[in-house]
Amino acid sequence: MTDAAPDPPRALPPGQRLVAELPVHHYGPVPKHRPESWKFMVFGATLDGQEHHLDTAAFAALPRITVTADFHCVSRWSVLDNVWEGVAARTILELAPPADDVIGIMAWAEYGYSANMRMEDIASPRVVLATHLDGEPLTPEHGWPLRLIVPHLYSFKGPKWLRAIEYLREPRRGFWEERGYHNIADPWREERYSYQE
Ligand SMILES: Nc1nc2c(c(=O)[nH]1)N[C@H]1C(S)=C(S)[C@@H](COP(=O)(O)O)O[C@H]1N2
Ligand SMILES: [Mo]
Repeated sequence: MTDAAPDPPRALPPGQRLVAELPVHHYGPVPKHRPESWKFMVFGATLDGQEHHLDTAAFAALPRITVTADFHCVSRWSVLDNVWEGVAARTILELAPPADDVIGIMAWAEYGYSANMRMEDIASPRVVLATHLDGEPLTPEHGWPLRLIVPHLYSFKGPKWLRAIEYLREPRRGFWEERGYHNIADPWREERYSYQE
């Protein structure tokens, strides 16, 4: 009999190293949340041509999902097995659908932080507009009251303090995508920088 071998380390995307928990990592100050005036908006090229608004109560009434996912920052750290709870992006896409010729979205946060992605990325069933992490409400630093989690892309694609989704007919780059980071940002293909495109 041999002793049981320890579990092999979990595979990380190339060039990533493991950290134990999420550091606080963002550009600019933490915004103040005002639940009375907060609303989530879907705008741009919607199917009905209208802007759609959900206030705090309307958002809280949406069906919820839980997604367990690994988190990969383009600056080379990863956290395993975060448990996110919130509203599936698909629920939002069904409530306020895009026009037929939409090619992607811009996710908008407070203070103008933004991230663009293809329709197929936001429509993935594991994408969540998260309100909770590991069973607790998000802290202000980690994005309360709402952050976008796109588990299959580097985490700069997931704005904290998410306020809106804009449907795009033409390609446009978000905050980091304009500043030298990759337009698609698949960590398993190590798509970190725009010069790789
Ligand atoms: N609004 C906003 N969201 C953001 C960022 C930011 O600068 N502003 N940084 C992104 C990046 S690069 C990372 S790695 C994660 C960090 O999330 P954390 O602070 O919860 O660890 O938030 C993402 N979402
Ligand atoms: Mo990041």
